[in-house]
Amino acid sequence: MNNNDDVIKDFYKILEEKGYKGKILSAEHIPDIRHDITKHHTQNRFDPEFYDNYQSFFEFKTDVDLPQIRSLFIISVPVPQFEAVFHWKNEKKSLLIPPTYLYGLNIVNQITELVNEILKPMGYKAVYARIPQKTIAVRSGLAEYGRNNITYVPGMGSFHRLTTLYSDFPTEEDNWYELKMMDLCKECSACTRKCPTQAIPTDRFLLRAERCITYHNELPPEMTFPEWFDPAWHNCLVGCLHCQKVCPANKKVINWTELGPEFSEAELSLILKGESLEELPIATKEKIVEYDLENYYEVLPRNLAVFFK
Ligand code: B12
Ligand code: SF4
Ligand code: SF4
Repeated sequence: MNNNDDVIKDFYKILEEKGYKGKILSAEHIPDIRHDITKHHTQNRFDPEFYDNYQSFFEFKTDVDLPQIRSLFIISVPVPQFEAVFHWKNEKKSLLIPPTYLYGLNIVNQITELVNEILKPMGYKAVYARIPQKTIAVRSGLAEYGRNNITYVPGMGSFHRLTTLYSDFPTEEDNWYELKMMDLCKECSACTRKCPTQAIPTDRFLLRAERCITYHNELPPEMTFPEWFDPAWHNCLVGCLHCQKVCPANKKVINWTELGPEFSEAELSLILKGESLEELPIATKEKIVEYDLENYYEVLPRNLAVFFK
């Protein structure tokens, strides 16, 4: 067995020990993955504004610090949803934060370090890849699509975080499959029926992203919610859990909730007022940084206003 085979063996062994899952695929597939996305663009299936907002994810920037990109490593880590607690008018109100929002950067750093430790003895490296991860996860056989367009990994449901890395590791192993929907979805449409905005279509598979609550509550703070939005649809601090909650493939994970940040009434008032992160009391700012919520801080005043009038 050559040493490159040992790298692959080590990769899978370490992932298994940690309860993670992953796949390696050849970088030769990058044009195919790009095509999986751009074909929808050329056929005008994306809302133009949505496409513009997310273009940087669809560009497959490959100007990274590697002599050559030879392979892609994609890793899935199980992650919970979090409960954020807000004190308001002498009561406590909890708002859920769906999986992947908190500690996102932590996981990316941890996975990058882990893969680099495996590759280093052989002189190879891996760096973060900003590319469409669900397509790669399904193409590599790591995950399958749900009808809700979210990816599912066996044993984790949709409660997992994907990290993709480019590497100069010349893999002999390659994983490449057709885009696949879970078998469970063939007899189920619970998510389609539950989605309040009809973002999960009945006439095609591709999500109508411009209708998704998540799209609107992740947009910059100056963007108000569309008039056709019923305030009762909001169910999370950021994101939306309707289509994951009803999904039978999530039966085992749906109650996996960990405690997130807790804010006093004074802190909540400052956030609602739109105080910048820098202007917040140090302890409040540290709380937001500790939970890796800075990237979403600016959308909180608009999103919270729905729940705390
Ligand atoms: C843009 C984006 C969004 C947009 C658009 C979502 C979308 N479905 O495209 C918005 C803002 C709406 C969004 C919402 C959410 N997102 Co998002 N999002 C992204 C982002 C930046 C790119 C995703 C992308 O490539 N979209 C483009 C479309 C074309 O790709 P696709 O969805 O894979 O579509 C494929 C299928 O439709 C397939 N297809 C087409 N026809 C057919 C037919 C059949 C039969 C089959 C099988 C397949 C198939 O082809 C398409 C191309 O391959 C990624 C980050 C990243 N780097 O990847 C996160 C990411 C995908 N999002 C993530 C999450 C967690 C969410 C939310 C669950 C957040 C929440 N609410 O809690 C929601 C889910 C909404 C939903 N139902 O999809 C996670 C994925 C988690 C997972 N388990 O899959 C990612 C990876 C980010 C992260 N934090 O880890 N997101
Ligand atoms: S709710 Fe049903 S149709 Fe939707 S993703 Fe889950 S199993 Fe598939
Ligand atoms: S995240 Fe919410 S709005 Fe978006 S598709 Fe799922 S249920 Fe619909």
